[in-house]
Amino acid sequence: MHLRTVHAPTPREFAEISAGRQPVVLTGLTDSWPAMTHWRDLDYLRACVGEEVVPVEVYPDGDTGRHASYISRNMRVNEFFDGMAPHPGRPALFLIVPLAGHLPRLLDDIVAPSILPKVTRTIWLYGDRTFSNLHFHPFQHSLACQVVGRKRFGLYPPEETPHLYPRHWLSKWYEFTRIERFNPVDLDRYPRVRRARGVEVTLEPGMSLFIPRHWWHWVSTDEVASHVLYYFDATDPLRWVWTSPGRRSLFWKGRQLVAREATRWRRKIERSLGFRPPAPPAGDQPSR
Ligand SMILES: O=C(O)CCC(=O)C(=O)O
Repeated sequence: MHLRTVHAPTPREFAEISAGRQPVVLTGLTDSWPAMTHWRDLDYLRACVGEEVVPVEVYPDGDTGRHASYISRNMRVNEFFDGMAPHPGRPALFLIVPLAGHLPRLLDDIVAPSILPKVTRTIWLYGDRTFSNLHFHPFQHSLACQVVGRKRFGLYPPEETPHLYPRHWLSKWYEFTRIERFNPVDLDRYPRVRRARGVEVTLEPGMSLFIPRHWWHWVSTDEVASHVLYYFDATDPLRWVWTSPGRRSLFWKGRQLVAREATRWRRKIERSLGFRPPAPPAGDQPSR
């Protein structure tokens, strides 16, 4: 499998790319971003957003690849920068936040590529030697724009799902593999992975990667690295309802809705009975 590279596509060319549902490397989308020079400079970021409080993914066993193990803790961005370098025996930290909700000032340093139809979320990822375990995005396509450092992406098409040990569609982490850590895979325990046909690509600053929804991917870096992830083009309902990840998505959407409504009603009843609401949790969960 080989990935195509396209330089500065027009909106029409990009519409064809996303309709093709194959990952494609894109260049020339971020050349004018002030972020390309500023975000390498931690002093700049500290001056700009260092005192902001954000939810940070904290991995107690020091491994960001163990996706189900993180707890979300609110801390100042400066505190995150101070602690982000991995150290044996210390928790690993990974900053993954939607920019508009948490650090809107940084939006001034980037320009959403005009080829993207209706961006639904813009996420900022920053970390030092992180690994994200194999997963797919159920609802939307995404575009990862590399700004700082290099990141390696491993990609597998949805047809390879049977070889990738998907979770039960009702499980909490249904969009992640059951394999505890994908890179390297314990092939004695998970022999079917040998048959999975995928592709790897390394993004340098200035390169972007179109990741179609339902494509499995893991992401790894050996240095301080940061990219902006745009989610766009919410899935057309009929298609994802009839695909396996789509059914899972539907279930989780429904479940979230029911949970939200239940909380709303509980609060209403507590208020009418004069109960005090419980203290807010230590950190809110960042959503990717
Ligand atoms: O950069 C990373 O480690 C993970 C990015 C990603 O795949 C995601 O957030 O969905």
